Amino acid sequence: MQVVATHRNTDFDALASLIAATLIFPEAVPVIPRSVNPNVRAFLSIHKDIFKVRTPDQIDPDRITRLIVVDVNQWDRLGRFSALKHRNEVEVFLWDHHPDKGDIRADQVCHEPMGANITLMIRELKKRRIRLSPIQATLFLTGLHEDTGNLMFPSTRPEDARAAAYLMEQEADLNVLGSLLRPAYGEKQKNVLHEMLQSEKRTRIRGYTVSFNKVNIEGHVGSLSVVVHMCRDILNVDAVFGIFTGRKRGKSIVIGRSNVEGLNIGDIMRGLGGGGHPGAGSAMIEFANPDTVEEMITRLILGNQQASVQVSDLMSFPVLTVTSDTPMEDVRRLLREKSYSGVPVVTDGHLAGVISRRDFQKVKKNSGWKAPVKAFMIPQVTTIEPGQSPMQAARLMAKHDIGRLPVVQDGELIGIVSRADVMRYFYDLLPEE
Ligand SMILES: [Mn+2]
Repeated sequence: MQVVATHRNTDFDALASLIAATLIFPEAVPVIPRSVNPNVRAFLSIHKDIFKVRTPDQIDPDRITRLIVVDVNQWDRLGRFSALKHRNEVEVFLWDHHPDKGDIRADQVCHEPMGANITLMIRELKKRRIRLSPIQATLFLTGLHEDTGNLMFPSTRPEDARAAAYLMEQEADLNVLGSLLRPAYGEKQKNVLHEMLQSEKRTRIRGYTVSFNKVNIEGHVGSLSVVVHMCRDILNVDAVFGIFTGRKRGKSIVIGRSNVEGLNIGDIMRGLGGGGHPGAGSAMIEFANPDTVEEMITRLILGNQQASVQVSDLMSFPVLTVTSDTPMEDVRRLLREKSYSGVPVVTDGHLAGVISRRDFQKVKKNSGWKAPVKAFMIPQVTTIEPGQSPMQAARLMAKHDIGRLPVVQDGELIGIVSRADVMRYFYDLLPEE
């Protein structure tokens, strides 16, 4: 007997891969674990007759001769089938797209980093010229979009996009796909979101805008992570922490979402005994005082400083400056010599303003060139702190339409960061082909 198996908390990419495997190996029986994501569960209940998946208890493990594993490479995530680990006579085939190396040693392996696992399976389906029904194409495209964040996660590969195009040619239904991927969001979630917005406390930590939202919840409310995610989108802050108490006596659940690479939610949640990714995570903690939880998170963020690239890593220093008494003619000569478009103005080591070529138009009379720069400089300067992130620098530049930001620490000018520095940083981050 051939069996296709996948990971617990089965998502659409896993289900799509499971079904695709049965097209490649028509003899194989698709088996889903007991724990399945809620939207996948809803999908399966409607499509019961079309996709005949079985549960592990319907399978006699002793009869399995070949195990086809999809969308996972670790035995302990396979649920009941992890017991086959030591059955050497069972042939194992593996299809996985996770970049890490797992512990499943297979007889046939297709293991390649890819945005979605279904992309690897589609490669094989195309090679074998297997036609897809619109329903199959829709399920596969749903899995592909879920795992690639609509082709926008950085893990997405060109082949994912080509596979998506192929599935659209096979008449995948985008309306159905949209409804399948819509998060579970009802009246209860709406109330929690409302309370989160009302109880919001916003602070700045290490230059990031962080929002703490403490809500007391009576009874069970599902999909809290969806609510926290929406909350972050609405508040448009760098990170949101939902601190939910009263769910269980003496316990708090903390859910975090971050939009900036400098605030690694996974690291913070691990500090609280939980876990997650850089952008999303959660933790369950023993005591229920939400203020203490906030304090702990704040301390973890402060202790997390060195983890990421900061403005201080990109800035240039020492900075060419002029003092506020420098005559305009000297400033003009300096900018021409260096071919700079502007320069910070400093008084007693403190940033006093900035002078740019475009301010030269304000010099009407020839005698104006003898006047000190402080008469023509722009005294309000947008600055950035060394601990802020490249993304924050980029946002400030876009917001104020400026090409460089003085880097200021405790009122003192310590460097300057330009648009080119920031762009170089972002583009260097892109993977090389
Ligand atoms: Mn996957």
